[in-house]
Amino acid sequence: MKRSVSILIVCLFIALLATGGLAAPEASAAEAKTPVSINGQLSIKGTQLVNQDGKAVQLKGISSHGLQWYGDFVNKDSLKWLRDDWGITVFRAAMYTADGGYIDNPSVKNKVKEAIEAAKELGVYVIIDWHILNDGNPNQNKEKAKEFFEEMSSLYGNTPNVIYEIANEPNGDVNWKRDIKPYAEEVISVIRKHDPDNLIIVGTGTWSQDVNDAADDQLKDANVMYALHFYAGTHGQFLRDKANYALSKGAPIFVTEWGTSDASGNGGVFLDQSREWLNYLNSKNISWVNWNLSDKQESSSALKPGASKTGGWPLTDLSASGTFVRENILGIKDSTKDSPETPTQDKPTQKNSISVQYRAGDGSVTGNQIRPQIHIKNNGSTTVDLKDVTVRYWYNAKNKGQNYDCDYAQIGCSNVTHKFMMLHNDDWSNYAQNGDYSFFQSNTFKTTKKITLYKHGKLIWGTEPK
Ligand code: IDC
Repeated sequence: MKRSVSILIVCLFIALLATGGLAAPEASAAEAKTPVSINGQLSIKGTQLVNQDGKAVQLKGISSHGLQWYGDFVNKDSLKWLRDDWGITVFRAAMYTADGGYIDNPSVKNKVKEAIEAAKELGVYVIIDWHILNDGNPNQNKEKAKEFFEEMSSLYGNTPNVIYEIANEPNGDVNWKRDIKPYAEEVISVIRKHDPDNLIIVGTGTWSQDVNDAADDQLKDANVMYALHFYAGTHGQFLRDKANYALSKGAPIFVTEWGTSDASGNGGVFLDQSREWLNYLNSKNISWVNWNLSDKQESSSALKPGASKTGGWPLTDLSASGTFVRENILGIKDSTKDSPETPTQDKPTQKNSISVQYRAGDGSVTGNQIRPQIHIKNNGSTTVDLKDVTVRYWYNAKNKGQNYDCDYAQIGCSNVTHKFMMLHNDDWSNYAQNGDYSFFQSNTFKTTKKITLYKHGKLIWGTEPK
């Protein structure tokens, strides 16, 4: 392949995506703004969730699986990863009440506390979910619920991070007016003794689908929202119609649980239907939390079986659901819709190697600029001094006038140097990225061997063009 030009970016910098043993420039990142430092105390204005400045916010995040089963995935490291790599602004700690949960094993609440403490440190919002399910009538364990929320609100009532979800999914022979609303009034009054203002989300009948019933007979509290739950393979337009009805009656909605699967938590995944739902939620600015963060062998789980319990997940450890959800939280076009020329991901072969991940900052095939975005990733445990490392992006160019700009580097553009290496001349009038050796269409970072890495000038990753 003739006609190659390469940029040499001499990397003084520590990997853009610092992992492994790299001395990551954490200090500035840690002081950077977090979802909670930006938005502070949440409240409701009309049907809209708003931040401390009265501006609309739409939280997006993921729920744990049942803490009694998959609590190991809930810790500061995994939440930090979810915040930084997935962009979550909210995490939900799903504390089952039955099925080996809180009622039989009250110590599971320590996991909830761990999640709250982590969320406080990381500046993300956290939903304390009293996860009734087989115990479909919330009144069944009402006294325990009051006790639990008494404790939680006295501990965390001053923390703007906290959101209470007081009954995951009422179901069976339960009725809003007769059962759920009176339960909610009692529990809310307990919480409000200690916490005057944090959000309280109330589940609705039929597994939190009957937001219309709640809308017809709303609670008095100013910062209450109603839970709407859906599973893309099971619930469609009829449920969005209920949501529209509730909104039209002035009832604020929070989707504290939804899945890409069917209602069993398995089947599918149903990504087209999920897209339709997320478009709808975005159009209404409705906050959402996906089910679920675990590696259970079922399609609604975000992680593949055996994935790490403490974050650091390479994209190859995400399930189809996890991949889709991450991309939709980050707001990047989902990779299931990428063009067919996208190569399958090349896995780093050696353990102690550094590798390259790439995404196309400008996916348009022709234009007067190209915008490769590159992560250099240390897969090993040995520190690599990035001033010794060079990355080379191979592309076609006219024989004149290449300009270089650095938009962003985690360690600062001033620590990045560059050099153009003209290997062959050509006289093309425009960039045609689809002919470029290093280019492929992707809005997410993918490992690639067609961007090469050098240490002290010696090739250590990738394959140069012939
Ligand atoms: C499912 C889990 C599954 C578990 C089951 C019973 O995905 O592994 O065996 O619960 O505990 C809900 C519930 C949520 C369900 C989920 C999928 O809130 O707990 O999780 N779902 O069935 N409501 C509708 C669907």
